[in-house]
Amino acid sequence: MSSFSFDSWSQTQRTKFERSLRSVFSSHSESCIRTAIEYPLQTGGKRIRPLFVLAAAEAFGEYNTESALCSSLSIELIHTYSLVHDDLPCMDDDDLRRGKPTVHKQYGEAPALLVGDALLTEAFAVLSNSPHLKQTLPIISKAAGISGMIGGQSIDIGFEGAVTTLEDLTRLHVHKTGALIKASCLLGGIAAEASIRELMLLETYGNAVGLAFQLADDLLDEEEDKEENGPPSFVKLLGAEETRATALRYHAQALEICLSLPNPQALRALADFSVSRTY
Ligand code: GRG
Repeated sequence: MSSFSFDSWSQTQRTKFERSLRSVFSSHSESCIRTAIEYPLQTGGKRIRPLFVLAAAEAFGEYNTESALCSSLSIELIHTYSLVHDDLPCMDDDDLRRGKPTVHKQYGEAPALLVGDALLTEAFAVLSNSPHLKQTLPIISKAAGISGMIGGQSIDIGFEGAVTTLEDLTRLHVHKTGALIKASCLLGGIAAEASIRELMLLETYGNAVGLAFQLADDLLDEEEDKEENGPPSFVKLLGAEETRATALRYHAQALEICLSLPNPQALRALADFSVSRTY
């Protein structure tokens, strides 16, 4: 029987990660923009993407910790930028994020735009220190760009046409949410110098768990999304019961992949967390 504790593993990883994240902007001199940039980094996200990087790296035993750190910092900076820009009045126009005022509510719209830009730019500066830069750079660029998160957001704002079918909605979330989660898993594999076959397993795991994570998110946001002009959601399209069943099918796919990896306990626990989470 395995004695793996997800709570203790994730707590340890998060504590180390927070320390590194705090140091990213510490070399910049004090300024209003530095304070505003640090604000969304310090309002308590789950850090699920860095945890995916580390779990995927650990799935192979030994890994290059510098590579995993650069990748996990870079991906969290990109995730944070996407939240800051997503909250802006021209996008979702949200006042609160993680129970606290959004960046534009706290500092104004123009500074919030710059905060997002700075986070995205810094993500690539941090990544430039990766010992695996040649492999990680294209993965992160693709996941954040038009074949990934930006493409998904473009569908989400209706720029690519109305989202009416399950196929449309799945495509939206494969790009908007799934791309960064899948990339996180691949980056962990790169840190462990996984083979092409192993990276393909991580890609399949990442795709499945990314969708499971989003389906769970839609279930958590069921009430909020109900409004007539609320965002398209799986719950609206499928109903809560079928949404839950679909999340569990993706979860099962992710667990199946874990059977082919040498040390998958953290990846397995993250798949479980993705569907059972309450926040
Ligand atoms: C505006 C460039 C741009 C992109 C926006 C990813 C995205 C595209 C917007 C974020 C808003 C959102 C609800 C995305 C769906 C993915 C998702 C569930 C994000 C929240 O991620 P968590 O739960 O957030 O990991 P925390 O707060 O834990 O960091």
